[in-house]
Amino acid sequence: MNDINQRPDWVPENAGAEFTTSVMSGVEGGHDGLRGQASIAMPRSHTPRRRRLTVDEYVAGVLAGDRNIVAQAITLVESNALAHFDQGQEVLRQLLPYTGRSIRVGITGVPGVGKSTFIEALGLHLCEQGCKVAVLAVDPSSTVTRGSILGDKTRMELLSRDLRAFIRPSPSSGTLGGVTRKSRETMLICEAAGFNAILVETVGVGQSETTVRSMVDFFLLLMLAGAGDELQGIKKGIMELADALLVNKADGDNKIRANAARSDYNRALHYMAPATEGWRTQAYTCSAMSGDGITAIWQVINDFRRQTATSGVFEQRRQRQTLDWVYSMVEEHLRASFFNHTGVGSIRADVEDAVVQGHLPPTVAAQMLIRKYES
Ligand SMILES: Nc1nc2c(ncn2[C@@H]2O[C@H](COP(=O)(O)OP(=O)(O)OP(=O)(O)O)[C@@H](O)[C@H]2O)c(=O)[nH]1
Ligand SMILES: [Mg+2]
Repeated sequence: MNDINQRPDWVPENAGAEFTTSVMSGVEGGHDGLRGQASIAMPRSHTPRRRRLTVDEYVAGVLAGDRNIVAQAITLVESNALAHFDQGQEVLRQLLPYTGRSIRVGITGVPGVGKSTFIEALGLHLCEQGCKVAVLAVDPSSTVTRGSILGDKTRMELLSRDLRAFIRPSPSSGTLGGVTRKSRETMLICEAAGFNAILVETVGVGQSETTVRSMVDFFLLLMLAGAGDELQGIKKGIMELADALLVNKADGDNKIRANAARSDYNRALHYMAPATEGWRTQAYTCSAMSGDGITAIWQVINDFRRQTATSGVFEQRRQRQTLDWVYSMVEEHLRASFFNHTGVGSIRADVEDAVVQGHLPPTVAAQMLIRKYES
């Protein structure tokens, strides 16, 4: 065993010569004056890698609410390895009958508005009420920035210590579609594990709002008072997606301004089409820091749930969301297949050139490309 060099546990990608790339086995008999100590206390063989669970073990563990197995099941469906895909999908298929029994709430707003603080306050409130809370983040930029959730976990310190809560960072993946699929599947696993309040935080501005809207029942937009809509980078389009606007940081000197902002937003909302049929989107205030207004907004969410469940809108939206999900994956696949097609690739540059030079009408160009693709 002594002459076998082993790989170290971790080596950075593209590590140069400055990093160790092999590890010598320990010296038998002790080299530090403690005769034979090392060879007695330490197991000589490599610690075996964690055995991969079977589909049945994943399913049983998730249904039993075993946090470790829930985390492992999520890792399985998040895996980009082809070998994990079939197993992950089989686990999901078996869990599917146990999913859906939750309220899914999306929380968005500009960076710094207080999303994480709000989720911590709401999450703790719900835990006290006997709910099981799962917090997920959707961050299309997570491959670039990495570790943004690291900050979030420390920001949600109390909640992350509560055993009734489960916090899962955004999956990192190259494409928004990839992140979306993984987040949706993570949500299903959490539901099967008995989490009945799913809070989804959007991270990063711009891309993720519509994505999160497409996977939740209730969409909550956090706002700041007095910052001005342009300053907040909130587009009217995003306000139109919201089931409630919540002016955060309504505390201290800011309280009066927050109340004024709420009235302004309510006036603006009056002229907008509601995001959910039969539901009136309104503005509220809260302080995620002090906890003021947290119970009230949860009441609003419950009213929404009751009302839309009675009218059937709740279920209809979920069904539509699931079908939209299917077709967005189909579209994504077709798009990738088209742009990776070698035949298409061989004529694309010429066709594009002819279009921009004005020699070829766009419709004819599209036809040529599609014919090439289908040939
Ligand atoms: N006064 C006051 N400060 C708050 C309140 N909520 C959050 N903050 C503070 O605002 C800052 C940003 O809060 P976060 O919860 O991290 O905001 P976020 O929207 O999650 O930010 P990103 O994740 O970076 O997009 C922190 O310093 C919070 O302490 C509040 O209700 N009142
Ligand atoms: Mg945050």
